[in-house]
Amino acid sequence: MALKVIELFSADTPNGKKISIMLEEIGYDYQVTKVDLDKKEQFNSNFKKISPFSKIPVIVDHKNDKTVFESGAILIYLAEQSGKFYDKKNRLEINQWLMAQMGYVGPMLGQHHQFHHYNPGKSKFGENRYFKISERIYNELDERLSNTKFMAGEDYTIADIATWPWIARHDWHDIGLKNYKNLLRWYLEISEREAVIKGYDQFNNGAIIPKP
Ligand SMILES: N[C@@H](CCC(=O)N[C@@H](CS)C(=O)NCC(=O)O)C(=O)O
Repeated sequence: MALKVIELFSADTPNGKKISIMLEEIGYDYQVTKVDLDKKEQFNSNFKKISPFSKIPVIVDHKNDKTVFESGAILIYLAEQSGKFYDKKNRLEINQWLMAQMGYVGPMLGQHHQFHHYNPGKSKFGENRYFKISERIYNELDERLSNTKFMAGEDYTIADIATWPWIARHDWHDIGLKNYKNLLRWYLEISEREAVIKGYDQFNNGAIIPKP
């Protein structure tokens, strides 16, 4: 089988879904290669060559002979290539919300998943700490979205594509997305995009976006 233009190395996680959603949004020809994290495939020496921290996602762009790791860098790369969702005039704003997702929203919600969803009862301190931080993030995003339609302003951008898959794990968070009117409005609007529905199901196994 001929290789598709873009090969995405991914797993069933929010960081992986950011990229399948972006690839759907820009209409690129791509294929997904699963890296089984439970089987520790991320540590295979061949994968380490393209992912120095042994993490998904990574893309290989066969047309331009490039590999890119780190989901934020991949989103920027694809946005620059396609000329979509990263308007030059609004780049300062987009960069701020994208970096906030990369450095704060994702890592903190990720810790909340570890303590609250995967390992409840192991550390009361960890559970409380990341529950409170996650609640704070919901409040902060809700406040932002009370002033703007999307994360970086009036247009849907890579800052939304980076953030949305994390909120799509709301059913693990137990914070109550329904109580955050603006975040809920944003979540539902993006959930209806055809590319998001397709990209969410990156392994074509019938994955459905969780309803609030
Ligand atoms: N900052 C990285 C984080 C990537 C990341 O944490 N990937 C996780 C899955 S969501 C992973 O590959 N974990 C496997 C490991 O760390 O061994 C990005 O956004 O690409």
